[in-house]
Amino acid sequence: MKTIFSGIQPSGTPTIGNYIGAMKQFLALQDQYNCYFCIVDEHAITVPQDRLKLREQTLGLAALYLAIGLDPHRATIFIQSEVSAHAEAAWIVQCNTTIGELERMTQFKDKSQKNGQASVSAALLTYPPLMVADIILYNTDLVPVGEDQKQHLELTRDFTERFNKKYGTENQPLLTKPEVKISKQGARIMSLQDPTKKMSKSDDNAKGYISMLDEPAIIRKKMKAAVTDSSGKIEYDVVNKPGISNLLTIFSAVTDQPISELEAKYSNSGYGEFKADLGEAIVALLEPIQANYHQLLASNELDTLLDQGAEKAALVANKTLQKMKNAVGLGRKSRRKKV
Ligand code: ATP
Ligand code: LTN
Repeated sequence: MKTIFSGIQPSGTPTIGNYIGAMKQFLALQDQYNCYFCIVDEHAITVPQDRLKLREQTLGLAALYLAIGLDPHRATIFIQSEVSAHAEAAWIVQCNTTIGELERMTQFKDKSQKNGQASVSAALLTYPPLMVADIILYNTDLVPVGEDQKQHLELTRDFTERFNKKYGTENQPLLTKPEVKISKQGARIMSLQDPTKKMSKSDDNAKGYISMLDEPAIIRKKMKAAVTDSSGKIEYDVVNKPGISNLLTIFSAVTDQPISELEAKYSNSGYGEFKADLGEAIVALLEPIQANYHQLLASNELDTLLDQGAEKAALVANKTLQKMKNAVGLGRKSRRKKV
């Protein structure tokens, strides 16, 4: 069985963008792969976080992973900071990555601009090596993510190639070179208020996103207020009608109906009716997830599952970390059984 790794930051409550771009793929893939789904809290602290809120969001994200239907007996679900190999491997990755490579990352450019250059943490720049570490520790073959992570995956692939060339042998590569998996549709859900901007859970304007925990009344309200255009026609045209095209993409992903079918169905309808139906479709998707979520948080099942997840993950991660340490010459030669 091939291996999948992916992570989401507990930097807020996931949006339907996170669901469509990432989580929905996780669900579809969990039967065919050996999966690791991580709550990447070490990534979240690259920008300022309130400590109590971060803890709450970390547990909340774990509950959401389970609430959407990820099965902890098939997939390993765990919190990044509870497996120390991630931070350790990230250091080795940083030592084999250039500043130039990191300064080219568009997410760094965007976030450092948003937060003001002077107050940006050094970790915002060195964050991709931590992501590389996350991925390589599990000998990952495939990484399901949204479009915005493509560049980080390229960096990961370049890194594995460079590391293997430098420290491995041709017939025994040390690290697995992963492939990126981006869904054909829905890989970049846009803000409901500004369809030229990615929907993001840390957007200051809550009207721009639908959070997976928004109440039905809020979902209906946000949908009603979503930006469209003045033509009044429901057709998919990203260049000229980014607002309605984004809503069509969301509708299609949420109901599993092709966009062409939706265009035909609503060819004689106005935006009001379309947006109301889309609001209901999102409510229908999220209501059962929210019920599961609240039930999970009220039980103590979550803690046990996360303990087990971290333990399982550490077994694999520590083996790869040891290989990396041996490769670069850190510590004494491992006296453990050869890995
Ligand atoms: P933040 O706003 O804190 O930067 P984010 O909302 O961008 O967070 P991440 O935790 O960085 O979310 O991303 C988790 C996963 O969701 C990644 O695979 C990412 O590519 C995907 N994703 C994030 N936003 C979108 C979006 N608007 N459309 C599709 N996929 C998305
Ligand atoms: N950097 C990603 C989150 C992330 C991730 C990962 C995704 C951290 N580690 C490993 C896939 C695999 C983001 O900001 N969305």
